[in-house]
Amino acid sequence: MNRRAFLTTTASTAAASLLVPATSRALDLTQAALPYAPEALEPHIDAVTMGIHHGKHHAAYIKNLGDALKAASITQTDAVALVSDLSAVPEAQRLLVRNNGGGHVNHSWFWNWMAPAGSGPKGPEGKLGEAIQSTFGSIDDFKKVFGEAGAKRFGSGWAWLIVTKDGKLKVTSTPNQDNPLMKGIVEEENLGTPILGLDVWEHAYYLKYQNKRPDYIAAWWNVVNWKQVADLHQAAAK
Ligand code: MN3
Repeated sequence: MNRRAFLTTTASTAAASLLVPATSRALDLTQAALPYAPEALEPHIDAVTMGIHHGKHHAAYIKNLGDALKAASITQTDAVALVSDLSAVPEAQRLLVRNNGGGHVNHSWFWNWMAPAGSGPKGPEGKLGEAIQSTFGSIDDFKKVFGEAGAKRFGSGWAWLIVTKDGKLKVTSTPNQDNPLMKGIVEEENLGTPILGLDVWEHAYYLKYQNKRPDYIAAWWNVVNWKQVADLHQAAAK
C-alpha cells in the first residue's frame, strides 16, 4: 500500500468508527485516529494526557501485540475475536496477547466512549435510560455504582457497564487490560458485551488529577458519548 492509499484507508476507518458501534464490530490490528482532536475533551481530560495516551500507550499495546502474534505464528487479525478466546494462543505468548490485545481493544472502544462535552445527549435517553433506571434505581445511582467500581479498583484496570447474556445491565470491573469478553479469564457471571468502559489506569488521569482518581471520574461523566452507549445497548440487548 502506498502512503496515499494508507492515509485514505486510515481516514475512512476513523470516519467509519463514528458510525458503527465499537464493540459490535471486528477490530483489526491497526490504530484508528482519535475521533476528535486531543484538546477536544478539555477541560475535563487534558490534551497532553490524550496525546500520550493514544499516541504512546495505545500505540505500544498494538506494537507489542503484533510482536507477540508474530512470535506465536498467529495470523488472526480480528483483535476482538483474539481476546475473547485466548485458549488458542500458545502459553508462551498468552499473557502478552491478553495484556496487549486487551489494551488495544479496550482503548479502541474507549476513544469512542468519549466525545466533546455538549456534542450529544447529556445522559442516557430512551431505552437505555429506562434500562438504567429499572436496573439501578436512577441515573445518579448508576453513576454512583459505576464510579465506585472505578474508584475502588485496586491498582490499574477498568470499570464497565455490560449487557449480560440474559440481556441485563450490570456494572463490573476488571484488573489490568482484561475485559468482559474474555472467556476463561473473567468470572462467568461478569462476562458480557461492554457498552461503556472507563480506564482508571493512572496514565489516563495523573497529569491533571494526580492521586485524585474520584475527581477524574466525576469530570469524565461530562465527556461520555451517550449516543455511542445507546447504540451499543440497542445492538447488544436484542
Ligand atoms: Mn489507558
